[in-house]
Amino acid sequence: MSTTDTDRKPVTLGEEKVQRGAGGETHQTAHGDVPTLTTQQGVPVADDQNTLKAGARGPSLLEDFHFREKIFHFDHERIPERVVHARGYGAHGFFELTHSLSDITRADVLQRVGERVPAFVRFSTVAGSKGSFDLARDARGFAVKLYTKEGNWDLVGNNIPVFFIQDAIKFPDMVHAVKEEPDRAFPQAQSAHDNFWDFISLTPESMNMIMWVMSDRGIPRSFRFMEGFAVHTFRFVTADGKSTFAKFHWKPKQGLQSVVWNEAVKINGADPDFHRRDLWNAIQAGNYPEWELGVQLFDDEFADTFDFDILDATKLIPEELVPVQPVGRLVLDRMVDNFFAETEQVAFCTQNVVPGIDFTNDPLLQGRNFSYLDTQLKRLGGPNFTHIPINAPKCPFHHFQQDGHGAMHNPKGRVNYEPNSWGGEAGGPRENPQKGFTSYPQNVEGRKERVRSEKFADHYSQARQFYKSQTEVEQTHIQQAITFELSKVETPAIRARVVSHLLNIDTGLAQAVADGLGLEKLPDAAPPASKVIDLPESPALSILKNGPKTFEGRKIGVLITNGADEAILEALEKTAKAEGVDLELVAPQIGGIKTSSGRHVPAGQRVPGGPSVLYDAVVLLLSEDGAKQLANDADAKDFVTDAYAHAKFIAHVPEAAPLLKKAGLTDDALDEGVITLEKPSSVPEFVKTCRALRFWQREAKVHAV
Ligand code: HDD
Repeated sequence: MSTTDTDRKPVTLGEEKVQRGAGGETHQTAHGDVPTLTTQQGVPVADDQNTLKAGARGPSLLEDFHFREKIFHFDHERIPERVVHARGYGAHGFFELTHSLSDITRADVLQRVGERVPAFVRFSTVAGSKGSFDLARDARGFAVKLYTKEGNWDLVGNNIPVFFIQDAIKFPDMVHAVKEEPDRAFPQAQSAHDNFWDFISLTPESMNMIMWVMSDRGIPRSFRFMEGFAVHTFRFVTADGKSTFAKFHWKPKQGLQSVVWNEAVKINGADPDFHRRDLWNAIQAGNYPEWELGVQLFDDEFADTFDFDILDATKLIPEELVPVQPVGRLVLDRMVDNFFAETEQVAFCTQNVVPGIDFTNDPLLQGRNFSYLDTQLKRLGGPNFTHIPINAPKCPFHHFQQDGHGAMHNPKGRVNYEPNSWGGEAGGPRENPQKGFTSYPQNVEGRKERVRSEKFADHYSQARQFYKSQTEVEQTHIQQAITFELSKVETPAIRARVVSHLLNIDTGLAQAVADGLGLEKLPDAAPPASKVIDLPESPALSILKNGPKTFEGRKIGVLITNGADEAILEALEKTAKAEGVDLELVAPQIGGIKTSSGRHVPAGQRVPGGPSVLYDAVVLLLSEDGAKQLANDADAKDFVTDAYAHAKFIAHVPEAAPLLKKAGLTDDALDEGVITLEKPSSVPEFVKTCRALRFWQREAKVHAV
């Protein structure tokens, strides 16, 4: 049967005119303001549902240029994913200067208080592929592009201020080791395997970074609740050539927060997009996340007296030694229009600095300056990736570079070289010694040799300082994380070799991991290349010592059933709004429930799809009948037991007793983190209690192993 005009009667769906094809499929047709579909060449398309055929059941014709163009383009949609940091999520915003650094640097963006420049930020995991899950234990990328009036300045950092290796030549080995093993292509997005720990156990310089990734920093609650660091020491340079060393910090206004490991594992199943969804929801709701840019400034004299080399990216400078001075604020207030065009095609390069900012001889940074430009060529298909809008500067730019794949703005007119004698405008742009970028004229001399500075040799002291600076809860998490990871390592010798390094960091840590692994005896400590020193504790290194004073920006999950107490729900809605907290109802049906007063409230999740791992605190707002029903539901029971095991605050109405009982929350299990909501007036107190984020005292009780 052929498709005729009479088969395609327009029908109305809302405002849009749609047609039905022969197969019953609906499709829109252009009318009024709706644009006509065209090919890439701009030819209007009449039928986008059927290929051109010789008869309704005949062969498709090669002549169908619309079909061929469409499939050709589709076949080429994918570009190589980033070799690291493949999975990421970006947003637009602005950077506003709050403290001028005009006496320290000539960088235009750091001169005038109150001035804003556009910014784009991409957060990422490191090891997993583009389609992997968000809650991997991993460092997080924190890459910032500032579109300044004197060019793009990229700060390509992580949420951890130190790195695994000291020299860029080891980067491919480190990345090969952490990614999936090459013969079996697993495990995905996980460091818990032999190759990674084999490499680490043979690379003691990684120990400081290992403490950080095995701490709760490796499993942040959200991009919004993590710090960012540019890691390396950079230079600020003034117009008259004075240089000051600088380390860059991004501090979240929302406070720091992480999840616990068992929660991370479950979030990955319940919502693999947990972090990107969180950022999307926050920005769409107008809760714009904000970070303060801070700098640690120091001079050569400090650099010479500091215990470590300021060129060593495996070391940090404690904030207690060199305070972080506020400089400005970064606010993310707009999601991309298109993920591929912007987030996927954005190209960060550590070499993108502006006049007034310069590099140091950090061998990791020097190597990165080659790697990023090089990788964009492969990833984005040619040298013109700066012509893609997300990568283009937003200030005027003029140069004589031309042609190549995808060239969008070649030089205009006759001149494409300089020097030239055409003069005036016709001669095109000229170099400008006053305004232009000049490198800091550091004296450099030395023998050409493959060596590492003696001052890079201490691999354990800062790892020990990090561990000692954590609260007991956080130290336990590090012990558990390393034990977990090494328990996935199949080769006993690798496990023991890692413990031999831990002995140089903290004997208690080494013993706890050895016990967790069931090592028969402790190995000898790995011989350190340099004496391990006891550094003072640095409270700034702990998340829990720097927790937020507010519950703002967090999410409460309310397990709710028909007949739920209307007054308590109203109090929850009101208090959550006042505190800036998101409330999500989890009900037996997605259609929602009717409260005790008969009000219909839609649900955000159905019980099996809304486990408590998705929330920062939970409320059980059940009617008597509802509690009886949910007491027989495994998902509802898990909702409660998980919230309890993850040390969350749990509020419940007295009617919820049957579910609490089934979840094992009776008598001695009940603690101050399990709160009874007798009446609506108890709700504000509960939400205030949640500002502590977790009831950590419970943790020790729920981990027998
Ligand atoms: Fe890197 C991407 C951060 C060391 C080579 N890196 C990349 C991204 C971040 C970082 C956040 C993602 C950028 C984006 O969102 O597009 N990398 C770091 C930090 C490092 C570091 C904080 C140490 C302090 N990286 C490092 C070294 C090398 C690279 C030593 C190579 C010598 N990194 C790359 C890369 C990537 C990359 C292969 C992959 C995709 C890209 O650059 O654009 O060139």
